[in-house]
Amino acid sequence: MKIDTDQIKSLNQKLMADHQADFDFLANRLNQQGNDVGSIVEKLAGFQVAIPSWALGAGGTRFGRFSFQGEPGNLAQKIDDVGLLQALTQTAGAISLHIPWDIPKDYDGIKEKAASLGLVFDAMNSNTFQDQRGAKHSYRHGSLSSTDKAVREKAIQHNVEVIEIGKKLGSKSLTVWLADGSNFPGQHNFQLALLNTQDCLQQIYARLPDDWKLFIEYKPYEPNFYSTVIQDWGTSFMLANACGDKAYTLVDLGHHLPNTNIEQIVSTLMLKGKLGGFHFNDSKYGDDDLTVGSIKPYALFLIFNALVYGMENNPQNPDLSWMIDASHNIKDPLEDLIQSLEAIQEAYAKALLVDQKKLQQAQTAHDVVLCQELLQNAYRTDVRPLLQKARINQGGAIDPIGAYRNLNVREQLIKARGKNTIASGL
Ligand code: PSV
Ligand code: MN
Ligand code: MN
Repeated sequence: MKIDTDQIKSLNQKLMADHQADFDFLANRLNQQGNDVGSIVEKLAGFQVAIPSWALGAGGTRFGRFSFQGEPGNLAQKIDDVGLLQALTQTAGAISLHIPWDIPKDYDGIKEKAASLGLVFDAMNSNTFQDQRGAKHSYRHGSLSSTDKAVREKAIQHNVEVIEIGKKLGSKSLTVWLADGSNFPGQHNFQLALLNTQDCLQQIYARLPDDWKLFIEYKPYEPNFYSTVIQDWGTSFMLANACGDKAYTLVDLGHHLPNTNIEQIVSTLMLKGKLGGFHFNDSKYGDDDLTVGSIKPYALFLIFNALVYGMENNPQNPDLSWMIDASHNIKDPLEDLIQSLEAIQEAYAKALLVDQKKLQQAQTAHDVVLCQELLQNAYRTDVRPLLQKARINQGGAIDPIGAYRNLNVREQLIKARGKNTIASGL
């Protein structure tokens, strides 16, 4: 199924008068306050977030998985789903693949399909946390950190294959997330595990094309519960430095211990020019992979404030690779992703409203109250008409969830794909 622009236009027509009134009111206010609304809307329109191929079906937990009907069963269908998100939101212009779950059979066909839907291929993700059927060597005791050289070699080779697949698709980056770690004290020699990992990452890095980036993701625990080899941003940063200029740290919002100040991590990494990738989600307890902005929207805004500051003041840091890394157990995955995209844009728009000059003056004057006022005034602004404007300008829907339901997208997917579907690779 495909959504065409006329369908969206006709749905927008019914909402246009209300939108225009809301937008005019807000734009007047913001312009009077010294904001450049036109440029904010343009920035929102240019902010594209990759959708991971694994988020298009129901994820499930270790206790069970309740399949969502009409899920995509192959790579082409996953691309179709991202195309639907892009048509409605104009914010999801990329897809991120996980290998071996998403190995294309017909490269030209896959590339053509993505291009026809306005999508590019974002970071490629390798998988050394599962054994594939018939594998000669097992990742049971780790991959790049393994004490077994044959296992390490196999994991390196897998990453090189992922790069090769990505090259054929036009991707420009590889994300490495390792499940490696230990469950019990004494199980690992921490130093050896880290050295092995560093050595293997350097070997993978050596195979990276010149115009590619390597993203090294960290995570404090899970699936291992005593230690994780790349447990935090410091370890990732150190490994990225050991690899070279094209290697960066990747921050996943769910990969921190409770109460970690993520905005400060973001600031430090951007100052050092080493923040490369970003995974959005939200959490209450751990790596919950919930809808972005559903639990801690103010924290998300503060993180965006640090990101916007970095994007404006740190030319040493490259453009970031943005991705949603969430999982859906209860909601329709596509509706959940639309909500996440909206929350990301909302936090970004609010951060763009922060008067950085005044904030700096207040900081210098030690006017703590004013610092807070400046942040919270921006946070409390209802910026949704700006998001709507950015979408309308690009042919997207004023109300993407409303349009999705109005067009009976899920019903049509179920008709085409069936009820008992399981998204491949999950
Ligand atoms: C691990 O929790 C993670 O967030 C990494 O980004 C993986 O690539 C992704 O999940 C899917 O396996
Ligand atoms: Mn992630
Ligand atoms: Mn995760």
